Amino acid sequence: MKCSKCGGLAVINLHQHRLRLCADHFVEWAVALTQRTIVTYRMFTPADRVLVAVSGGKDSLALWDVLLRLGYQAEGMYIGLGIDEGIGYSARSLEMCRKFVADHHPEARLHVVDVEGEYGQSLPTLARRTQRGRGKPCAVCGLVKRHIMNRVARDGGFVAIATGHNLDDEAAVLMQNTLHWQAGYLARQAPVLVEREGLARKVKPLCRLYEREMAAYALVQGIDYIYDECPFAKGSTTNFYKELLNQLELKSPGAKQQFYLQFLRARAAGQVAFVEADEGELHPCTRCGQPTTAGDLCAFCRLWE
Ligand code: Q46
Ligand code: ZN
Ligand code: ZN
Repeated sequence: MKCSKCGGLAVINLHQHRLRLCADHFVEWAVALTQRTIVTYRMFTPADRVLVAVSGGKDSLALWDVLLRLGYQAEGMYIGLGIDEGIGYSARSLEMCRKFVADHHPEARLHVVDVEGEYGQSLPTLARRTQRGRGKPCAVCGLVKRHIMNRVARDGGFVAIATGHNLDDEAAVLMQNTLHWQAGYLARQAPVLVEREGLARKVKPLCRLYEREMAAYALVQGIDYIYDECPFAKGSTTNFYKELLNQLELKSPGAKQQFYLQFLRARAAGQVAFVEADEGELHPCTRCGQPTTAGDLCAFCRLWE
C-alpha cells in the first residue's frame, strides 16, 4: 500500500477520504484537519489559554499533543476519580498523563485534582452513598467532572475547555439522541458549546477524526496511553451504538462521517432546528459560586450534603 502523497509505505488507509498515508503524511494530515476544525468552528485562537481535559487515554493525550504542536497555549487537567476496580484504573491513567508530559512535552503544565484528597471521598464512594444512577457511578461522575473542569477553567482564566471526543463518540451520541428524538440534547450537540454566565466554553477539536485514526496517531507518535477503558464504561449504551456504527461503516465506508457531518451542515443551514430545553435562569450557588438553575446549592454541592 503506497502513500497517496509521496509514494512511500502507507501505514493507514483513510477509506472515507480516499487517502492512504505514510506515517509522516498521516501526522501532517491529522494535525491540519484538527487546525481546520478549530478555525471553522472558532474554538479558540493562539492568544487564548486552553485547558485540555486529559484522562490518560489515546484521544485526550493525542489532542494535547496536536494542540501543542500547533503552538496553542494548552495546559492539561487530570481529575483523579479514585477508581480502582482491581486494575488500579485511576492511578495508572494519571501515570500515563505524567509519562506523556515527561516523554513528549516536558515544558507542558499538568493540573491534577484529586477528588478524594480535595473533597474527602472518591467517586465510587460518593456515588454509592448518594445512590444516584442505578449502581453505575457515571451520572455522579459527569456532574463531578463538569464542576471541577469549570472551576479550574474559571480560576485559571482559561478561555475554553477542550475534550478529546472523536467522530465515533459524536456519531454514537447523535444516533442515540436521534433514535430517542432527544430534541434538547440534539440542540446542544455541537463542536462548540458557547460560554454563558460563569460556564466555560467547551470545544471538541477532534470531532472530525475517527477513533481508529486517533489510535494510529498515538501509535505513530509513540504516545503511551492506558488501553483499558474506565471499568464502568463496560456495556454502556454509547459503546453499543459505536459497534452498530462500525458495522455500518464496514458495509459503507464513510457512513459515520456522513451521518455526523450532514447533521452539522443541516443544522448550520437552518434545515433542521431543535429547541434547547429551557433550563431556567442561572444564579450562583451560595456555597461554591458556580452557576446553577437549582435552589441555593448547585447539584455538585448537594452531593456532599
Ligand atoms: S463517566 Fe462512568 Fe466515564 Fe466516569 S465512571 Fe468511568 S465510565 S469515567 S467517561
Ligand atoms: Zn507520504
Ligand atoms: Zn455549589
